[in-house]
Amino acid sequence: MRCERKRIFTAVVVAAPLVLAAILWLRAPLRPGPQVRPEPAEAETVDPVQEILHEPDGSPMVAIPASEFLVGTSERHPEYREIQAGRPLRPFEVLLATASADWSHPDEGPLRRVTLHAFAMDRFEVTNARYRRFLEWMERTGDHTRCHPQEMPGKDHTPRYWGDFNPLLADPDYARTAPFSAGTFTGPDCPVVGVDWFDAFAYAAWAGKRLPTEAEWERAARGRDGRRWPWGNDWHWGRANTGGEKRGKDVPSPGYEKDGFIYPAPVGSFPLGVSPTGCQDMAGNVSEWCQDWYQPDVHSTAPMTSPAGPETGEFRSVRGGSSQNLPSSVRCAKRFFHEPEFRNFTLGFRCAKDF
Ligand SMILES: [Ca+2]
Repeated sequence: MRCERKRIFTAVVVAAPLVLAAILWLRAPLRPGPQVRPEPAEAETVDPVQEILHEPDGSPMVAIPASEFLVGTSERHPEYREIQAGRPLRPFEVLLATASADWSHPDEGPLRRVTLHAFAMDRFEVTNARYRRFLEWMERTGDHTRCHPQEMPGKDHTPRYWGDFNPLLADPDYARTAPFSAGTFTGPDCPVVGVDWFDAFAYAAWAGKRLPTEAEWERAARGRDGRRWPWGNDWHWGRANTGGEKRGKDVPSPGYEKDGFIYPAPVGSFPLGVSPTGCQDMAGNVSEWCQDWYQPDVHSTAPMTSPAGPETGEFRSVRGGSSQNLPSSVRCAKRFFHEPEFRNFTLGFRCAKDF
């Protein structure tokens, strides 16, 4: 009996620390490695939203005053390379992608304070209805005088999926993802997609506006305080049309689509995702062409008074991420780029103007 008690006592002494360690491990946060919160935790100085109706295309815009703001990010995440490799995400990686999203690409540059001029920005992405008015005018007049001088002569500004839908059907990556039809990308209140940089430039010029610079886009998207997403530093499903929840069947997601949309949603469908300046859909829905040539190191090192981007380049900058991107890639500081002739159902634009 004494021997039995001794064995029990020994087992308890050995097991107790292990049990305690297991409890502590299970209670620990599911975040790997050191985490860095955005450096500036300073309060946002919210400017009252001043809306302007831009009459030529009927678009509501917001006036954004000249100000300092925080651009870029200093965050890094240890899983960045693996998650960006493009393979299907495992559930714990989806958790990291959606809950942490603490990583960035070096081209975002360090978080830093810049000064920017006053300007006005479209509250919404340009819709199919507005773009159709431009296209009808272009077809009626054939007037390309306001188009970009490097545009192909007599360019057809018809969005790719309005008249040429079959290429998308042939793409197995997307045909498998979810059903779509010729009407999926033509809804009047949905953002126009399948437009290249020259189409976006031409629309903006027709409407008496221009494309935003990257700096303007980022100021409109994140206000002044360097926040990750337009609404703040923590991710919330239901505030943006993104991907991530539809990357694989192993994702535990009731309803399969947490945000309710597989492809572009009507603009303004996520009012809780509004930016501090009053702009909608700055995170996700469609990625947005910017005015600038893309260069990975210029955005972070250029003199930061009224930043306007480099004078030449190979690619045009794109911001905001789309319905197909992970929440980490719809952060306000995230940068994309494409050849100016690239057209895709994830890519649209909004306009800016001097104010
Ligand atoms: Ca967008």
